Amino acid sequence: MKKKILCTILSAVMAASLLAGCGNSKEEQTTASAVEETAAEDQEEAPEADAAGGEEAEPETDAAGGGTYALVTKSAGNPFNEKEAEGFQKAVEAIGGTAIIQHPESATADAQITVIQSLISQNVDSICIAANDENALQAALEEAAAAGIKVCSVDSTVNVASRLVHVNQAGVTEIGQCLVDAVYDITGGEGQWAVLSATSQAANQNAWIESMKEIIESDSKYAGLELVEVAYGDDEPQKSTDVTQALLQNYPDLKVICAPTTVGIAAAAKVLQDQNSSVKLTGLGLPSEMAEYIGDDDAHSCPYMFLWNPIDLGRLGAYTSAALVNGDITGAAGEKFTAGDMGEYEIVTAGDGGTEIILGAPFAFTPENIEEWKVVY
Ligand code: RAM
Repeated sequence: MKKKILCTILSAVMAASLLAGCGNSKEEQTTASAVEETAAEDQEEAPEADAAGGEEAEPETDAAGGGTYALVTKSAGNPFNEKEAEGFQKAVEAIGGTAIIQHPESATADAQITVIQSLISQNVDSICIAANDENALQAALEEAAAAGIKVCSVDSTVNVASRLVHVNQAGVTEIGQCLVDAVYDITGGEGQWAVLSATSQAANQNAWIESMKEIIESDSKYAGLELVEVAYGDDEPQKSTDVTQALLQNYPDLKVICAPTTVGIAAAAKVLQDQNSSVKLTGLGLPSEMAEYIGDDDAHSCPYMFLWNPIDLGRLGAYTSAALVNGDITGAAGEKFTAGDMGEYEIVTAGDGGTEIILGAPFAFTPENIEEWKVVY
C-alpha cells in the first residue's frame, strides 16, 4: 500500500521534472521542486519504515538473501559521491543486505582496479561502479564477472563488455541540451565560452561534452557560440581553481564557463565571485555547495545550474544490483523491475549499444528554488 502511494508521488514528480527539467519557467520549477522535496522526504523515510515491518518489506529481504552489494565511487572527498553512497547504503539496508562502500583515493582507473580486485577476493555478490575510465577497467570487471559477481555501472559508464547495465542519472542528450541552452541564454546567444570538466577520461563528462558539441554543430541557432577550450580540473578543488584562473587569464573575452562537474562548478563559482568577474557560470552542481553563488545579479557568479538527486541515483544503483543478483533482471533491454519504494523501472538501449536505466530528467536550480534544495543535497 505504502509503495503504491510512493509510486504515485514519484510519477507526479517525474512528470513535473520533465516539464521543469530543462526549462527556464521559474513558476514550473518552483512547483516541481516543492513536489519533489515532499517526495524526497517521503523517500528518505520509506526504507526504514519498510525494513521495520512494512507490508512489502519481507519479500524484498528474503529475495536479497542478505547479499553483499559493493559500490565503487569515482573518488574520495567528493560530496556528490558521498550522497550517492548514502542512497546506496540506505537501499541495501532496506532490502536486508550488506553494503560495502569504496571511495578510491584518486579519480583514476588504477585506483579503481585495486578496489575491484579486493572486492573479488571478498566474494561480493555485486559491484556497482562509477567509472573513472570507460575502457581501462574492462579486464578487472571481466574477472569479477567470471567470478560470478554481477557488475553494473552508475553515474559514469564502463564499456558494454564490462557491464550488464548502466544506471544513468538522465539521458546524455537531455543533459547536453540543458547545458547548451544555458550557455546560449547566459552568453546572450554569442561569444566565447569554455568547459571546465572533471578528468579527461571520465565517461560521463566526455559524453555530455560530446553531446553539447553535436547539438551546437547541428543547429545554426548556436553558430555565434565559440568554444575556446575544454579544460580539466580532475574533480580536485585546487586543480579546478587553478584551471579556472588560467581560463580567465588566457581568454579575456570569455563570457561563460560551463562546468559539468559538481567539484569543478563549486571551485569556479568561488573564483569568479571572489574576483567579482563578469564571466558567468553554469553546469552541474550540488545545491548545498552552490547556494551562495546562485543569483540573478552581478554579485553572484551562477545564474542557474542543473543536477539530479544523487541520493536517488545511489538508491537506484543498489536496487539494480539486487535485481541482477536475484535474477529479476539480466540487464537486457525491455526488462522491467521494481526498484524498492522508487517504483518500476525499465531497461532501455543506451547510446553505446549497451543498456541503461534512466533515473529521470535533469532538474534546474535557480535563485527561486535554491534555498529549499540546499538542505536536501
Ligand atoms: C562530479 C562527478 C560526478 C558527476 C557530477 C555531476 O561530482 O564527476 O561523476 O556526475 O560531478
